[in-house]
Amino acid sequence: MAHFTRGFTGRPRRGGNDRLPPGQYDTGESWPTLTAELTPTIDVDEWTMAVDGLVDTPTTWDWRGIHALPPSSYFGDIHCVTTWSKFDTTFSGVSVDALLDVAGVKPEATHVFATSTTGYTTNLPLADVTGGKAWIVWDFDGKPLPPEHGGPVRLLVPHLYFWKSAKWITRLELRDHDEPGFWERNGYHDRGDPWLEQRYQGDA
Ligand SMILES: Nc1nc2c(c(=O)[nH]1)N[C@H]1C(S)=C(S)[C@@H](COP(=O)(O)O)O[C@H]1N2
Ligand SMILES: [Mo]
Repeated sequence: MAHFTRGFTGRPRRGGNDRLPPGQYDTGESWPTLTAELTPTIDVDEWTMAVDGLVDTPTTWDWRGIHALPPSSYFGDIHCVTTWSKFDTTFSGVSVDALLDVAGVKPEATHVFATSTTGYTTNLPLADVTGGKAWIVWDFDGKPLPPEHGGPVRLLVPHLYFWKSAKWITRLELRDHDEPGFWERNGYHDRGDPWLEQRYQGDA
């Protein structure tokens, strides 16, 4: 009688290890909320987002202004350091590249520092938010991003652990040095690549 052991037959299924970074599980349809602070109420008529620091033209967008930029979407997976991954998410907004094109990044800039209206911060190498790898998003699955998930607008850097995707982002500062943000000061890894399992300070 034929006997097959799960995991040794055929190609990996959706959710197989080829898709799940080490130590992660598939959270399925659910989308856990992880917030260190209270969820703020933000009126889109008062919402603004600034790109400043080491740029030629420090620029602030309002709700209408940011919607006038070329639209850009992400379709794919997200990975939280608390070990859940969520497959096949669709987020829409604009690419960070579009904002940086307007502001004009000075050659000495090497990092960005993202700040939320709540005071939450996170740091990223410039290379991790350029080249079509990061977005400023306001839609999830075609609907306005819910406040608990960062609405009206959050940063999305899906190739890194999700703590880098600052909810309620209001400012992206270009810098010539690295400085740890909120979770990075509290023991999390400086970069946070899920495929390298860079969860905590001291991980490779
Ligand atoms: N402003 C803010 N952004 C944040 C956080 C936070 O606490 N505050 N948590 C981070 C972490 S640890 C994760 S996993 C994701 C969670 O996003 P979600 O609540 O939409 O799942 O947001 C990230 N961005
Ligand atoms: Mo997280």
